[in-house]
Amino acid sequence: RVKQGFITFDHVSFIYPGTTKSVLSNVRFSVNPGERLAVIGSTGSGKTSLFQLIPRLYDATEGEIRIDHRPTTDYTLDNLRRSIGYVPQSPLLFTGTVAENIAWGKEHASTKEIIHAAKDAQIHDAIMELDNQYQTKVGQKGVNLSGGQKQRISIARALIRNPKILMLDDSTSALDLTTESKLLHAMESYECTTLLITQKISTAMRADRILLIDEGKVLAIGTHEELLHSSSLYQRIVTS
Ligand code: M5T
Ligand code: MG
Repeated sequence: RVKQGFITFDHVSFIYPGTTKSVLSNVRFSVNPGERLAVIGSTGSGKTSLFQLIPRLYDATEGEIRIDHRPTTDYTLDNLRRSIGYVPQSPLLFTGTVAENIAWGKEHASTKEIIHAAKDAQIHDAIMELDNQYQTKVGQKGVNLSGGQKQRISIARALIRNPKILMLDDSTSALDLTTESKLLHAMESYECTTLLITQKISTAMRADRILLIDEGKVLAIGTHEELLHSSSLYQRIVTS
């Protein structure tokens, strides 16, 4: 079977509806099937906005985004979103059990699949320490989970669907380096194209390539070594 998850941004510009500020300008790049791309850039540079266009939470104002050579607007929203595992910057859990929160969006998830995804997301051990383990209620009426625990439940929710494209928006920011490292390693067994926004250069360096955006524009894309040579901003970020 041919690997899937080829993503193309073709001269994409974006302005949020009802505003005038250009958040993304003429963005173009491609991500290969199965590739892991880190997205870096200062706060407000447009990283989250770029992510939101892929599952069509918003539509590009100009240009086109293609997945496997088909414009995202050609897919039904249902099919498009089914193929994408998107972990937002501020993950939302609903009132329900931990197991229900992980299984959300996947029909007929078995206990085995839920535990498998939780283990890969490095959250299984913490769940086992809760009073009712996978049956513990979370959300408004349940236990309070830490930001990092919520992030990992949200990652498990994305992994269980075995998506073609996995998108993590700063999802490892609250994790210690060892846990993050285990998570990134576990993710390698999923044959998906991975886009990961990160503030940490050490995390970005583990990706196949790095996309550097600044004020809504692609400044550079390439390997760590390539960017060290081609981008003065990247040099500054690395040495700061
Ligand atoms: C880029 C504006 C934001 C900023 C620009 C998500 C969102 C952003 N914006 C909106 O007007 N509405 C929205 O719903 O867009 O913001 P971003 O894409 O969130 O930037 P980032 O992800 O690179 O920043 P950060 O802080 O997460 O690293 O002008 O006001
Ligand atoms: Mg963001």
